[in-house]
Amino acid sequence: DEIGDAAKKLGDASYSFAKEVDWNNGIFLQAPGKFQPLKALKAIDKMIEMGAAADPKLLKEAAEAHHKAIGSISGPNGVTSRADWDAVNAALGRVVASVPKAKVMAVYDSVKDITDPKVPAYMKSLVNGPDAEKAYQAFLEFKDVVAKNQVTTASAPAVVPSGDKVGVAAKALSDASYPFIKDIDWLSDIYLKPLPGKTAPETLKAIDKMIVMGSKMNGNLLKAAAEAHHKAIGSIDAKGVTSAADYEAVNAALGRLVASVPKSTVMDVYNSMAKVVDSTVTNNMFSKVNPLDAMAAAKGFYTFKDVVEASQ
Ligand code: DGD
Ligand code: CLA
Ligand code: PID
Ligand code: PID
Ligand code: PID
Ligand code: PID
Ligand code: PID
Repeated sequence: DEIGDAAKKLGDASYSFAKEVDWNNGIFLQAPGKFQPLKALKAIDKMIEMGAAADPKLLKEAAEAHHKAIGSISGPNGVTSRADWDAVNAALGRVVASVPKAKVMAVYDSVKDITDPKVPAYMKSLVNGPDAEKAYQAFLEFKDVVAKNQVTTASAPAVVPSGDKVGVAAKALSDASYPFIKDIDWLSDIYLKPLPGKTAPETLKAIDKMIVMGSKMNGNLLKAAAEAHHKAIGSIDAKGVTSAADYEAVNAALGRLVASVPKSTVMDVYNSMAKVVDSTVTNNMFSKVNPLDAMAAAKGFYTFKDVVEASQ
């Protein structure tokens, strides 16, 4: 297709730049300017809306392309192969073309809003400047091809199940865990801190398992889960906590999503995460909340998972 061909040209002009970026740099975990959690949440919300509007099949293919690209990483900078670089660009170009332009621009504008204007020049200073300029020029040509192939209306909204066993169990889970949710400091910057003692390549292994799980999920249920998060963001209070009803809808949506993939795929995520998250992290989280609330939530979760497993 046209976007695939354009991605080859983009690769010709941008792969030298890709090789110069230090993809393992811890700087990418930092907020790109002043830490403003509520504004950042707004930007994430725009990404969620864009994801919910995208063609699920193209999202799945983009996840598969990222998984493949992680498999061909080489060298200290963590760069993927030229072929996989092109494949990821093509897949993302197709995702962008599957949503109306306004959804893409809403992401751009909201991210701009939390980004210090000095950031682009600083990022450029870390690589060979002319290579960055060449890559940007090629991106501008690529985007014209994407725009030419872009839809003008979003894909249909998800069909949300109701009265199912997971939905019923989500009510019990949510009742048991909402007090715990209210104890958590959602506006803290601690969630941006690197995992103690873990390198980027180690953490990437766990991310890869999540990508694989995402690529196997039911596309309609993934879209429904994204829509539930968007709605939940719309009802947060000043401390970032969503309403009880929207919290329940998120749990129901995520339970159904987990049930749509094989158990081993879920356990691969858990086991790889357990390798990078040690008990200092979980104990620290626990120390900041009411212990009884956390234990009640945990009990609710371990009961809920049996219902999910039964419909898996
Ligand atoms: C936890 C898990 C939450 C940890 C929170 C930190 C996660 C950080 C993730 C960092 C993400 C980095 C990438 C993000 C993206 C970056 C973008 C650039 O507190 C365990 C051990 C292993 C814990 C770590 C693994 C958690 C993995 C969860 C998958 C999440 C994936 C999502 C990641 C983020 C991305 C989201 C999109 O399981 O867990 C606490 C448990 O720790 C405590 O141990 C458990 C035992 O495993 C269990 O066997 C049992 O003993 C239990 O239960 C205690 O404790 C007992 C009873 O048996 C129960 O019935 C009940 O009564 C209970 O007690 C009541 O207390
Ligand atoms: Mg979510 C999970 C935040 C958008 C899909 N997400 C998580 C949690 C964290 C979070 C609270 C990971 C850390 C953790 O396990 O803590 N997400 C979060 C924010 C946003 C967001 C702030 C922003 C909008 N997510 C989002 C979107 C999607 C997802 C758009 C796609 C639709 N997210 C998604 C999945 C999963 C998460 C599939 C998880 O599996 C993971 C998670 O919650 O794993 C348990 C602990 C969790 C909490 C504090 C909240 C849940 C409370 C449960 C139900 C009860 C508590 C149990 C116990 C005390 C602790 C967990 C024990 C553990 C062994 C499971
Ligand atoms: C400017 C000035 C003009 C010239 C110009 C110009 C530039 C405009 C630009 C630009 C626009 C622009 C847009 C970009 C957008 C990037 C969007 C990224 C979206 C990320 C998402 C992430 C996610 C997910 C995902 C799916 C999940 C939800 C999420 C589901 C259902 C200024 C040059 C025209 C770069 C969507 C993918 C996993 C949140 O206009 O004179 O330069 O760049 O998890 O959804 O699972
Ligand atoms: C524009 C203007 C509107 C019209 C419009 C428009 C277009 C927007 C577009 C577009 C946005 C867009 C985004 C694209 C992004 C491509 C990103 C590619 C990333 C590839 C990576 C590969 C890799 C890896 C990997 C992980 C490794 C690092 C690597 C570590 C730690 C402008 C059309 C709406 C195409 C990251 C995955 C293995 C490098 O908005 O008027 O057209 O395209 O190896 O990580 O090692
Ligand atoms: C233990 C001991 C026994 C008792 C026990 C026990 C506990 C086991 C546990 C547990 C397992 C477990 C699993 C959990 C899994 C969480 C998985 C989260 C996945 C997140 C994903 C994120 C993403 C996306 C997304 C879609 C995108 C891709 C991504 C596309 C196409 C120890 C109790 C049985 C918690 C997939 C969603 C946006 C990456 O066994 O005695 O306690 O928890 O962006 O894909 O867009
Ligand atoms: C298990 C064992 C296997 C069988 C199995 C199994 C099950 C795994 C499961 C499962 C995993 C799982 C995960 C669930 C996670 C739910 C997470 C809910 C999060 C809700 C949030 C709501 C909110 C917001 C929001 C953003 C705001 C904060 C809030 C800010 C900054 C165990 C079946 C495979 C259900 C985060 C979105 C508005 C609070 O593996 O043997 O069954 O379920 O307002 O952010 O303000
Ligand atoms: C213990 C012992 C067992 C019993 C047990 C137990 C307790 C475990 C616990 C606990 C685990 C736990 C985990 C918690 C996790 C919370 C995760 C929150 C994530 C929030 C995010 C927010 C954000 C943003 C956002 C984007 C911004 C950055 C942020 C930028 C660029 C010990 C009870 C099981 C509480 C990600 C979205 C706005 C950070 O296990 O016997 O008690 O709690 O602002 O992006 O700015």
